[in-house]
Amino acid sequence: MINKDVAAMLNDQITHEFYAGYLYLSMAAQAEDMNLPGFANWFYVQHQEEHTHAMNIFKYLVEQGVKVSLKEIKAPKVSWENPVEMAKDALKHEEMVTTLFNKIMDVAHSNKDYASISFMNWYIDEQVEEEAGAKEVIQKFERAENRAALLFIDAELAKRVFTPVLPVKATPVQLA
Ligand code: OFO
Repeated sequence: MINKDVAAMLNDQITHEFYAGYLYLSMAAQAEDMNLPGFANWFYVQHQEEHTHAMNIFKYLVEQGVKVSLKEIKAPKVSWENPVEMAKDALKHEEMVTTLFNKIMDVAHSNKDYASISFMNWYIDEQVEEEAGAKEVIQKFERAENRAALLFIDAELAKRVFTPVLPVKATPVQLA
């Protein structure tokens, strides 16, 4: 049986994950506006991943007999000066999400909610990857000294594809 405080925090985490997807979609829009379609692609993939992160928590709560109650998703920032600023904001956001999961883990541990601990282990590992991915993009763009270098990086980022790693079927692409 899930601990009720853990359930409430995971319920809120669904909104944080959807917000992350919304923020990345906003970053994709900015990247498109900068004529960096590869960078936009990187954010579209992030957006799809966040949807699966949210839905996986949603389904876990349903499985635990919890009534999910969705909260308001705030409007994301819509404008960035350059790719480095955007990638730095992505990293900042991921660090915040890591902190949120650590807090839920703390509560799960103090309440001996082993099922939720096991469920959240995936997210703890995923956050390491999320932060590393954002750092890598920051470094790439920081090294770009001219438009040609920028376009080279953009072409690399265009290769990223969404690969579902969670057993959530309803990705935005499948819903479209
Ligand atoms: Fe859900 O991992 Fe990013 O925020």
